[in-house]
Amino acid sequence: MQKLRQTLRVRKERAILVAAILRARNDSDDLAELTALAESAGAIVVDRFQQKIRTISATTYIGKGKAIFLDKRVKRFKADVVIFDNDLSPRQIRELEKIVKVKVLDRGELILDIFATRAKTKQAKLQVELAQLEYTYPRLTRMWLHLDTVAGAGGGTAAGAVGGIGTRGPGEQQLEIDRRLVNKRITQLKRELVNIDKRKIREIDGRKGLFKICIIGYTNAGKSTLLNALTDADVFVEDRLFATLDTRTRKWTLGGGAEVLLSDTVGFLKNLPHQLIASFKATLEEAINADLLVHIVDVSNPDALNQIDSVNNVLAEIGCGESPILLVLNKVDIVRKVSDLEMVQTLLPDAVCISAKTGLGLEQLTDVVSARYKGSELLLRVSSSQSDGRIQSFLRAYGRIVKEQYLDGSVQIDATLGRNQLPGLKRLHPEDIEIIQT
Ligand SMILES: Nc1nc2c(ncn2[C@@H]2O[C@H](COP(=O)(O)OP(=O)(O)OP(=O)(O)O)[C@@H](O)[C@H]2O)c(=O)[nH]1
Ligand SMILES: [Mg+2]
Repeated sequence: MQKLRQTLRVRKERAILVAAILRARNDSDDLAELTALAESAGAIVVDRFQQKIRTISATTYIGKGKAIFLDKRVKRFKADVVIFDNDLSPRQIRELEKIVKVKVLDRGELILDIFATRAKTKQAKLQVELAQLEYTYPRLTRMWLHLDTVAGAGGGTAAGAVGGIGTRGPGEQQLEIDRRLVNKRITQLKRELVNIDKRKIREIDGRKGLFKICIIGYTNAGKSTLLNALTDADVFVEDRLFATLDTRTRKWTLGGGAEVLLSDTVGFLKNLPHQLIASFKATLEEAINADLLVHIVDVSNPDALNQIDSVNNVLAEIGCGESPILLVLNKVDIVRKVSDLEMVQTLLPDAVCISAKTGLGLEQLTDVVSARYKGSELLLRVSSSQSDGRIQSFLRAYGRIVKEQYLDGSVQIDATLGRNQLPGLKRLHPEDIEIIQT
């Protein structure tokens, strides 16, 4: 019955979802997210419930009595797997599996399983494998002892015998490989990822001088939809969690000749396994190096405010806590209660409201980004030789010409220009630049 933890996958498996909530805390997590995650991994959710607990049991998390109750539900719904919204220790998993006699997974393992199925590029695959080895492997090895005891369990359904969520990366042989081999593989993966990382940094360095914007946000917020709407990118969009695992970068023309780079990247989630964030550092390099982060929020989700907090936590963890951010409230077209949207807007008055799907508000978003890109407006007096038309063209493209005066061979122009455009103007070597007003 080594299969129990050998295959932590849940694809097509009958799953029971449990969220254990400490009675003292009034946590209103309604299992919606765990359901979406389980379904994204391919599980069939047959039952779900919240379990209030007074304290966390070191052995079974929810306590023995409640574990026995859970076992009854497992039998009644013919479940193959129980998935907890909480982080369980290897010991808690072991003890729970002894009682319910089917596979027990925690939230981190479920997320890793989804990542494993989504990884397409070499880099994403390596990153997921590393995270899985580091997160799941210690749990698997410690399973050795009790696996025999629960032999025969889960055999009631076909899916149980085939396997399901959790080890889609490192694979079935995992239990057989020696720990030393695993450590060797971890070292090798880290080395390969460092090399990819170096290449990424070189790639990003190569784009120096261009203004870089990265769209970040909770998974399913609409990041890829926005990238597609603003550029002619053809990025995969789907109503499932973690549709994107890689970073894609496209040119975005803001108007007035201004071109910036816009990137879409992997979605964030609350309580992401730490190992996963660590191994996705290279993918998140675009975000780390961006001049502006566009934080997109699915404002139609009742949990939007908490999701904003979770994203901010991940940003702090990857070292972007202080980066310039523009908050964008997406999916305004499907907000159920106008009063909810108004409440969020009152709390976040600087946020721009859009619908990436219908195109609503995209012009305003472009204007706001444009303003950020240009920097605060300056009024300048620039002198140049009349024969050099480049300065006039530049000011016409990036600013606004207010007055032009021709004096023997020379032209004096009064114009407005964004502060960030000043270096570009200086590169054209005008005879003189005077800032009249800031
Ligand atoms: N109604 C509505 N749906 C939207 C809007 N923006 C995105 N969606 C839908 O939301 C779902 C997720 O969109 P994606 O663009 O894939 O989201 P993402 O943030 O890239 O998601 P991940 O890559 O999975 O993290 C898709 O079904 C989109 O069609 C919007 O403004 N309005
Ligand atoms: Mg996406």
